[in-house]
Amino acid sequence: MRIDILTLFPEMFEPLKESILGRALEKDLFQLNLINIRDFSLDKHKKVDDYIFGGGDGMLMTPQPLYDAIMSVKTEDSYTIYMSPKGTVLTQKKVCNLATNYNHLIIVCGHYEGIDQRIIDLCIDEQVSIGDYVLTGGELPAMVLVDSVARFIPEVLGSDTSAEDESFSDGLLEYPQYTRPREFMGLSVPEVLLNGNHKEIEKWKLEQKRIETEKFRPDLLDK
Ligand code: 4H6
Repeated sequence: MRIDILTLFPEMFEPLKESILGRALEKDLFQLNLINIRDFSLDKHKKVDDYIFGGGDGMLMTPQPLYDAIMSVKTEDSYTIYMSPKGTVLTQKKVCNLATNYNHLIIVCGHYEGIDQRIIDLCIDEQVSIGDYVLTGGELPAMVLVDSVARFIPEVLGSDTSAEDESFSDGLLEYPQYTRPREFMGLSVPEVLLNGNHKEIEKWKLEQKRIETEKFRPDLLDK
């Protein structure tokens, strides 16, 4: 998997180089390219924004640098996503589909009031939103998308965990989990988890998933 991120603020993506994704990048399990849209500006002052026709507050990202930046990374099999509040909302199912169906994602991050509509019309395959709230730019949403997609790449997660085998894959939330010590601040680990009866443990886990989902996200049970 190759992911190209087009942004005016490539330094914002440093956190992706930590922890699990950092290790996966070092191991070349996927490729993350950060492209600074400003590098493509043909303006003598490297300008990348301009006033909005028809009036209205703020500035818009101007089409030329963006178009040239997208064209510089676009390939026959690439799929170009624009992070936007107008997009279809990201779900675990959508993440799984993106991770499974594409080898090359291009993610465009808007800043200021967004980008010129003609870039959307000419270059964008799909607009994606990470939820119904507004942020100052598409960079945080892009990081969320990269993280969620990367977890589906084989070997990114440890050998004993897989993205399919957890919360949401079966539409249920995770059961409560415990580690040592067996007792902490007067609270004990449920006895069933300690007795080594694996059949009973599996039954308990499924029961707990249903209880947790009913309690915290009853809407998921209706689906
Ligand atoms: C595109 C269009 C994504 C991108 C407008 C982006 C939330 C999400 C942005 C804007 C985003 C999301 C510019 C609109 C600033 C508000 C960047 N916000 N905005 N939900 N912001 O995925 O003003």
